[in-house]
Amino acid sequence: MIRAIYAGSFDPVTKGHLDVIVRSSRIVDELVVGVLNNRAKSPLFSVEERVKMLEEVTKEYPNIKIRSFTGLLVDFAKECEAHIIVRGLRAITDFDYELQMAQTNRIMSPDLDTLFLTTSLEYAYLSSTTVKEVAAFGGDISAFVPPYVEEKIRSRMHELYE
Ligand code: COD
Repeated sequence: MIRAIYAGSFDPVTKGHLDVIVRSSRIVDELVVGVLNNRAKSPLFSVEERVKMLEEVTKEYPNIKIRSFTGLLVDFAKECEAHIIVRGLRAITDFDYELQMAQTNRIMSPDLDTLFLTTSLEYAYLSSTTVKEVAAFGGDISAFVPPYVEEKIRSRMHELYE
């Protein structure tokens, strides 16, 4: 059984994330999507909300599991018995950070490899931060996030700003 981890903040999950999730789920037997519960940050959505959104948008794929985690990614990978970390690469600007992370993780856990998928062109510009900014100013985010997530963002923005 080949199991991989795809980890991130997913605050919120975008169509760019979903594209990497679905494509990598076709390469491995099981993909565990790990939602980082980072208490130092103040996210727009709680970790439970982010997990729920990911469960909704991946529910048609039986080999995708959603879990939250705290602490180091290498420890989470060990706990899940996964030997592959999947990461998405958007542009050259992602590369330095991703390389540093992959190498650091490999030193901490030598049997853990990082697999990079290049983003699909239509999502190359997309980030959770951009989506939140557009939504905060009332812009149309339907091209960036699945309809279920769009609805959650709209109602959160409504609670915050109206
Ligand atoms: N198209 C394709 N891929 C995308 C897109 C897009 N439009 N947007 C984002 N991605 C990719 C990112 O490149 C990344 O691979 C993944 O999706 C998740 O992105 P984010 O932004 O939600 O999450 P990150 O990059 O902030 O997540 C970082 C981790 C949670 C993986 C990292 O902080 C971590 O491992 N933390 C645990 C502590 C740890 O182990 N630290 C040491 C690391 S060296």
